[in-house]
Amino acid sequence: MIPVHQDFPVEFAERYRAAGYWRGETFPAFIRERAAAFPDRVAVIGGEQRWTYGELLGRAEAAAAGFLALGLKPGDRVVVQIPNIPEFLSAVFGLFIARLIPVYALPAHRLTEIVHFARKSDACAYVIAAGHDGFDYRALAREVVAEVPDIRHVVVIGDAQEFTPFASFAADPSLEFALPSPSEVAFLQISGGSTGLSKLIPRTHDDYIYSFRASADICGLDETSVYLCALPAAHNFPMSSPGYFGALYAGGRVVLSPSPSAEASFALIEREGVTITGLVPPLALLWLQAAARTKHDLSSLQVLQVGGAKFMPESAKRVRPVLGCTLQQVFGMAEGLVNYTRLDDPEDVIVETQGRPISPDDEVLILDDAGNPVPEGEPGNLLVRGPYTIRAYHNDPGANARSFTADGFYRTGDVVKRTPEGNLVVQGRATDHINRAGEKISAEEIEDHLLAHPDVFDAAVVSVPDEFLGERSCAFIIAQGEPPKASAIKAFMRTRNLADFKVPDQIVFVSAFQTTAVGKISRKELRAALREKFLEGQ
Ligand code: J2J
Repeated sequence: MIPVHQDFPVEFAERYRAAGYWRGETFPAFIRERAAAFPDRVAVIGGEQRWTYGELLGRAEAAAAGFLALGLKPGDRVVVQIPNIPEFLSAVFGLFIARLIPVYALPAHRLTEIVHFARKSDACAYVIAAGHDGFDYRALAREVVAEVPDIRHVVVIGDAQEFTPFASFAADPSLEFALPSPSEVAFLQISGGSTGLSKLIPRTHDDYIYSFRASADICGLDETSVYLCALPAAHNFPMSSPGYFGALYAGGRVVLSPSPSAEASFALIEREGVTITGLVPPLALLWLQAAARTKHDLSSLQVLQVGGAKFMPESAKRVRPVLGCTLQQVFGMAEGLVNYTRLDDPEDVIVETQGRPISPDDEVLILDDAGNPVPEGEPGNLLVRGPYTIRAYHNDPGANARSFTADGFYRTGDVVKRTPEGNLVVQGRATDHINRAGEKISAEEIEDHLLAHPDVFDAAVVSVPDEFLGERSCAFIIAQGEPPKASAIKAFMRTRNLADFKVPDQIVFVSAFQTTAVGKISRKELRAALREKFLEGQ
């Protein structure tokens, strides 16, 4: 089994420790400390359940004992695919306590993605909820196990059928859990997958806890804070910016919403006195629309965070007047760097920029394509190195060679400019992915699937502006012979066992792709030309 590392060079690690960013904290130690400090305070609310910090720890320790009793060994990887229910937290804290490494999958992921995560991480177990949103994850688990026999255990929250019930995990007082080292990898997060399949992002206890501790500070969290997790809990934004981990770190309360819809969330905001939540821009627009006619009292909400994709200033302006709370723009990435507008920034900074980094030691470079710094204020490629940004993906030498410089900077693929006050404004990106309502879709990955269709001769997938989604995916296809119906291509894509958000939103048949005089252009140029052509035609 390939071991999981995230190796910061010694001199950097020493600097980050000396600066007090890395404090030697670990997930198990942190949750035990909170449970000891305020055992009876409510920590997690979801569905009909309300767990105190004491209960959360008790359940996590039972989960840890259960995982170890299955024969899993510290360092083993476990794919976790759980919707927004309290057991998400007891399962992942249980894995941390047992020194097992969660690999976070989104509820929308299907066989293709889960098999990829399982193989890439060498996982030996898979934890799911029986069902969610009308989908049966046990049926998916059967297919996963058939394809990846190394998955020896499937653990199910709810009716487990032939698998292991999560509810059967019981505490074992004789077990002594060894604490992980703070520099050990705590989990594998998944990348937005800007080229090809998603990559796995190894985050250590030290670096990740620093990122949400400092985020909790920037976002003003304390023990009176109530964080609503409306986005999928497996996503890095609600997890850590400052997210539910930040809220628990601050001794606050976490409310899990099964859906990010305004209806479901507004009811929870009123009932639980939610003070802060985070959304992607299309959801923020829906909330703004719904807020005008809601009967729910939203006055407890102090901060609405918006991130994951660009929030347009015209929409950003409406947050304070309509919702009566402060907007915080968040420009982050699962690989590390997170920028925030600060709560006390002037309104124009909050509306027009994506904020500035968490850490004084986030080294941000804005470079032209030749690798030279652009003049201050000009747009350029964003590169970053710092105390919570990874130095390498897990088990992916090809991606590492492309995505990191020799001196350890991560090439974000984003094009940004910096204002004189030091705030970043996202201008676009250098890579060909589609940012569909915050879900990143790799053009290459989708093209590969389209090419598997017998009637497709060639395909190029591009992002086009969409009023509601921000961007939608458009596949340009050269048919092999008579073009099939667009609906047939979509139906075919649905048989590819992919997350539904990857099915192209729009399909355009063309007779040929434009080529240059020499007859050859890169996929990147081709996609750019097609995007232009599409926009001209609008
Ligand atoms: C424009 N583009 C943005 C923004 C992310 C906090 C918030 C978001 C993420 C996230 C995250 C953007 N404006 N405000 O992990 O902790 C695009 C950029 C970026 C990519 C990362 C967090 N906020 N983006 O979205 O790993 O292109 O993380 O590089 O999913 O989303 O995507 P992801």
